[in-house]
Amino acid sequence: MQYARMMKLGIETVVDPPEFATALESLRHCDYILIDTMGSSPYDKGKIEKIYECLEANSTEYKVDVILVMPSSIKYEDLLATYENFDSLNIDTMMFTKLDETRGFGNIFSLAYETKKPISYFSVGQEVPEDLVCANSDFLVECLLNGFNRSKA
Ligand SMILES: Nc1nc2c(ncn2[C@@H]2O[C@H](COP(=O)(O)OP(=O)(O)OP(=O)(O)O)[C@@H](O)[C@H]2O)c(=O)[nH]1
Ligand SMILES: [Mg+2]
Repeated sequence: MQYARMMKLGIETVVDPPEFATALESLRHCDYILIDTMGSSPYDKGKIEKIYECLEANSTEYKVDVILVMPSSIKYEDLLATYENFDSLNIDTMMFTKLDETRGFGNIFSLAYETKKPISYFSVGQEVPEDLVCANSDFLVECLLNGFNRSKA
């Protein structure tokens, strides 16, 4: 919301599926519509179900691209549980944040291998947009072999 304000972009706040559908309909002329969900525990089934109902309420001809964003600094078992609990939303790609806050990247590899889901973006620090990078396998392999190096992002 802070970034939307800084960029002087319109913001719609919605709390339930009918409001979501109405907001999407009213914005359908836009080139890009970014949808951010409130953070939720992967074990909060009620919240995940509500997001699912919002996606189902979409009455436009557009398909929402679903990105699951997870911190790279949590262990593999937690990443896998998070993925499995959000998978009912039909995840398109995964994004990993905080690559600068860990020294181990095996968890990301293992999750990508296990789920066969593409990775779209990494974030490597707190600066926007400088620290947001399109994911590519060379960079991830470099992290795994030689550790994270900001200049190679
Ligand atoms: N160092 C570092 N900090 C990050 C990175 N990504 C996010 N942060 C910081 O983590 C904090 C939380 O970021 P948010 O974007 O609010 O996280 P969120 O998952 O949307 O949080 P909720 O919506 O509250 O669940 C902020 O202070 C960010 O600057 C990263 O890649 N590296
Ligand atoms: Mg958030």
